[in-house]
Amino acid sequence: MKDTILDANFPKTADGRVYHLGVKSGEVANRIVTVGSISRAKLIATYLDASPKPFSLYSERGFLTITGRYRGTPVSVVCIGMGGPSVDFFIREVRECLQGDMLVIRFGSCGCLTDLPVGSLVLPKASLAVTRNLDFDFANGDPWRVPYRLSKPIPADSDLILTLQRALESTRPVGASGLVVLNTVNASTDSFYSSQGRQTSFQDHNSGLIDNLKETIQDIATLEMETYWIFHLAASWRGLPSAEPALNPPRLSAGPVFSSAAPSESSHADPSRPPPRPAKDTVQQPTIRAAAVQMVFASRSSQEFITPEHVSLLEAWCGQAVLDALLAMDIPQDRLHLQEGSV
Ligand code: R1P
Ligand code: URA
Repeated sequence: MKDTILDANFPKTADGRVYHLGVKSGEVANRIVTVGSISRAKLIATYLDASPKPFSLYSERGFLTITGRYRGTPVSVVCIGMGGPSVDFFIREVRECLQGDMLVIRFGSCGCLTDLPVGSLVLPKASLAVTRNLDFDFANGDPWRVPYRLSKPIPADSDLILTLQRALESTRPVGASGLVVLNTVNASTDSFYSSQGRQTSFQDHNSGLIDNLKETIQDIATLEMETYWIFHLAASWRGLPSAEPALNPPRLSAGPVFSSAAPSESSHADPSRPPPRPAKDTVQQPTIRAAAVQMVFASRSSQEFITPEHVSLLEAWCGQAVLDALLAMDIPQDRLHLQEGSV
């Protein structure tokens, strides 16, 4: 770290760069595809317009952000590595650099619990978290506790899924017969090994985990490590602080995105209370909308693992489809962060 950091609560440099991704306002677009590997990010970036030259920043902490235009529209590709904590840095820090709506498609790999063949593309309708219960006594066994916890599922953005499905079908390469699968549930885990039910030399108490997941979660199909955390943060974002000015002219909306359950102020008039703030639901708050496309790399039923050649084909296909889907999603002008600076 070479720059002075100004604020311990949300650390940023004097010129507004966030601490881990290293980007600042104007360097990230409202439409984002996030991946886990640098090579996948670079491949997707080859589809961006050559001019203006895409902006690229590889942060000291290993996050890569590439922002350019796809058919004239600003788009970012962000490589975050693996796991929930990386998602947390990504969503919070990018959100801090953006105004308006944030559309996120995660494009990653997964393991599959059903009989879908490797190379299938799964667009989960929802995702839950499977986490290791650290209070369980893993060394000695523990009759009182469960070794793994399952969260409630959180839905994906249904418009984004359908747009993604259409984009995948319309960019399908000639001869590619891979399945595009909807209406399944994903589980994001906190380990590639223990909480995905893999048997290793550690005492993980996970031999019944996959059967348990299949029994308790209807439509469960895929296991990976990030999707849930994206959906969870998208659903729990509370919008821009009320003090922050709206982008361009504020727009009245037909309905709130985050409904306010506040009681009517007029019936509780009390001079000792501060004047009511403008109702949050008269101006539509920006949103975070998210979906995922997951390439089945590992079949956990047949034990088959995908070949590198098959991965290349899928990445080229999906890389273009995710960009097409992001472009096809409408973001009203007043909810777009105008691109500045180097982008
Ligand atoms: C594990 O090999 C990694 O692959 C999957 C998992 O979620 C985990 O991050 O995703 P990526 O292909 O995006 O890396
Ligand atoms: N990614 C995962 O997280 N699990 C798999 O089995 C394959 C890819």
